[in-house]
Amino acid sequence: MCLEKEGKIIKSIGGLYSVIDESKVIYVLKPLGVFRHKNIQPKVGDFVIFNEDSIIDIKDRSNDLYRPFIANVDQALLVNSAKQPDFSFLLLDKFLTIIEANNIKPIIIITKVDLMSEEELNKLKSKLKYYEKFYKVIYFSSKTKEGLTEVLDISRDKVNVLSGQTGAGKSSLLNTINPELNIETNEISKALGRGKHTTRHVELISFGEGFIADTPGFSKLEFVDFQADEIRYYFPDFFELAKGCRFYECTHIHEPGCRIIEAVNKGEILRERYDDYKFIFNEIKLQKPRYRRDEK
Ligand SMILES: Nc1nc2c(ncn2[C@@H]2O[C@H](COP(=O)(O)OP(=O)(O)OP(=O)(O)O)[C@@H](O)[C@H]2O)c(=O)[nH]1
Ligand SMILES: [Mg+2]
Ligand SMILES: [Zn+2]
Repeated sequence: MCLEKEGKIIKSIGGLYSVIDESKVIYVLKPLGVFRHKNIQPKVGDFVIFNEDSIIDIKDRSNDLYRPFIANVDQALLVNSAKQPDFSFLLLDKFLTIIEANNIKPIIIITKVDLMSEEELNKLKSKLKYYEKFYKVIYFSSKTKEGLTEVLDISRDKVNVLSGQTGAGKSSLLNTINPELNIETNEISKALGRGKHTTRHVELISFGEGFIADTPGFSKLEFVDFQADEIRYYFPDFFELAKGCRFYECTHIHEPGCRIIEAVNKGEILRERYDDYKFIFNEIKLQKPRYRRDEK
């Protein structure tokens, strides 16, 4: 009889899965054929039962991301570069929306702060102050190591997933945390020019008692699985104020008596943030219905 063990998938390449057990021994395994028949695909982050040849069971997931393809994460380290590529509030708000929708805690990390003048950085910081009411914001540089202690403190002993645009500096951040990793990074111009990402697969790397997952970045974010009128639930700054809207189902786009629109006009909600909300709302409205979750 084969001995059954418990472990966690940390890597998947070409149908083979690396599973780590509690003594940190790594096994390379195939899943049982039954998963394919049931249309279940094991994922990095999955807790599994395995024997010497195969993954034989997958435990229920506490959360389940599609892009990156990973499950059971505690928090997302959302990496945004201050420059190269230029900082974008729209991109930040798009990522936050997707992470919130997956019920994962986002940590905002602004990388490459060494590339900004003091004046530019102060301007950015003053706008991002608004976000600090709801999220932890860390300023970081893999060149000067500014913010390293804060990144270590927040990510230690948790399962972290790095998320962010291609070239934002995710792999560089990991290399700064642990220089022995020596993960491949690339010049941003080259990465974008090739139309490829430097990091091509998702992998969980042991980090204290936890893990951190490097992931391929995105050049474009799409809301293929979303409905426009659910987006408002992923903006924590809207929650309390929305109770003051005249209509219970207010989408905060055009309704009379909308407390959110009033708050934007009074400066209680950052106008850029609200504009991004409208942008995302309209982008989803314009999506072709065949991509929508309810019609799959
Ligand atoms: N000046 C400066 N450059 C940085 C910093 N972090 C990363 N870079 C540079 O930015 C480029 C892209 O960095 P990567 O770490 O490969 O970016 P990535 O987010 O992993 O990109 P993908 O794997 O394509 O998603 C590299 O040339 C890095 O040297 C930083 O803090 N300061
Ligand atoms: Mg990378
Ligand atoms: Zn409203």
